Amino acid sequence: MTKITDSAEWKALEKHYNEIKNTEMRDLFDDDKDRFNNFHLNLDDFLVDFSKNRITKTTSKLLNDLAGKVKIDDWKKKQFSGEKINNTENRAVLHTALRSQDEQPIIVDGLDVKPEIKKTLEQVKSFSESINNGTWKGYTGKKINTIVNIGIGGSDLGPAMVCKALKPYAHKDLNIHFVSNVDAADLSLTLEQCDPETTLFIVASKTFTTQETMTNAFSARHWFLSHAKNNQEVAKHFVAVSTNLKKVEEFGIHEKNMFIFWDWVGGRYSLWSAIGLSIAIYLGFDNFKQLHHGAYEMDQHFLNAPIEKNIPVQLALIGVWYINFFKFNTQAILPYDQGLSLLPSYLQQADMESNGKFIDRDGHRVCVETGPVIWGESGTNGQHAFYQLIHQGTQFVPCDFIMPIKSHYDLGEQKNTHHKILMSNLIAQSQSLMMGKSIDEARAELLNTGLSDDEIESLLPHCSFEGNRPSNTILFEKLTPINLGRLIALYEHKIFVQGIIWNINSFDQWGVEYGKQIARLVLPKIKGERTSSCFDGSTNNLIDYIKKNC
Ligand code: G6Q
Repeated sequence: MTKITDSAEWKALEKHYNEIKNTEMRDLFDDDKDRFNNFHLNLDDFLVDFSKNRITKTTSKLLNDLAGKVKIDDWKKKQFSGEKINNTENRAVLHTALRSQDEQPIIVDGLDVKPEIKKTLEQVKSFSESINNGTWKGYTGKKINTIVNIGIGGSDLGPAMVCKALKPYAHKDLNIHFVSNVDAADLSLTLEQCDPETTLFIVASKTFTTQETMTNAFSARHWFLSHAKNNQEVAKHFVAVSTNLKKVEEFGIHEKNMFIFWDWVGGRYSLWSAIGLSIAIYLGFDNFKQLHHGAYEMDQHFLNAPIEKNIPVQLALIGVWYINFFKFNTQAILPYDQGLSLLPSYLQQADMESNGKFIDRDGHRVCVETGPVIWGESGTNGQHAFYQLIHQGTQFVPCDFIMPIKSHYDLGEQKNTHHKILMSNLIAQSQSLMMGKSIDEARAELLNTGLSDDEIESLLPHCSFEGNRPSNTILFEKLTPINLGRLIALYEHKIFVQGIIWNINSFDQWGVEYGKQIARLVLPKIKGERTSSCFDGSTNNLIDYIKKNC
């Protein structure tokens, strides 16, 4: 394949970058009174404003040409139709099929996947309802009131993020915990809050071999049996979500308590599958379906909207503009909603595990920068921590501000005050990052403070702000299951589009597999089962130090 950097579309963007790289956004707003209208898109109440970016109409046109060049529309069709676009693992990529609301068959290896999806969803529905209505009982006949999801990475982050975000929809008499870390603290502190008679463990692992998850699952079973005493009772308190029936049975979970999914569901894209069992139980199956519905709406928008009106495509192109031309290599995710506080970690995995790659689809080293470092924190907390660098650091950090306009919470007399303060902070941040504060504006402010002229002059470089720092703002009416579904699907598609432009496979994760492999090599040394010094000088000495002191 010819290099994207050799294409006329890329070269046109390079030339254009040199022409506008110093353009001030505040001037772009002065020159175009309609800039907001020209640079925002809607999907119902879901609004994405990308006018506060260092782009002009020409930039948009050239970026859209680039999307055309890499044949985004063809790739979308390949993905949605079940073509094996995960080429290194020879797998289809069909998380979109899991939330599909239509009856169109999708064929993988000669079989329609839709009936299997439907069957599993029905199993999730009837199981979650049996927990919710109390027909499923623990070993002493009590109703289940605590769910513990044991999983890590893709088998943890999505369900944990969604359950936290949509807590206002949760069954009030249910507690939920997510245990992911193999650090004993994670499981121990969770078990302290659990009653074995009323706790259900969901062991969520695609492979059912992941060291952390299996260690936690065996320890949870040991804890449970220390109370229940009888192996037969495990069936009432442990269920599994996996693709690996053999390993699930070896663990002691009966096939009828296993929820399957398929190799064409990537871990980080799996919350829509039975991996979302914890979501279906905690929020109720109807809300799980609403989440699917919202994602399906975004899928349809992504499939059908033209490039220039396509929200995920536009966000992806703006990201490429910053990463590859401005060389801004991080991206902040800043949700102004406490419920969305896990969104930055969730998107960190979704994006960095998908696009953190230097080898392209054809096995060659890429010729451009790929996935950015994703980080962030909920607002306003982040403002009192790292926003300093976003305002005045030497690195530029494109920001995504995300916020519902109505809160789920109402504190009586203070009605709406909290949310109005929250909203005004988001708007103030995006505005000031873009506008900055000139030396003259800073001087005018300091004149009334009683400082001497000399003091004012010496402070001016510190309290003026260059501005021209870009951001997207995503607003929606309320954080409902539908809007959260839309939001997650938006980012999934954005990541996919960027992967296409960089010609990388966004759906494998060899770096994660490598981590799993090396952990298995070191453990026997730490345990003292192998004594040979087979690693490098630093590693051998660190292992010796640990062994001497443990
Ligand atoms: C996700 C990755 C990775 C995976 C975890 C857990 O896309 O593959 O984060 O989800 O390593 O794997 P298991 O579900 O197999 O335990």
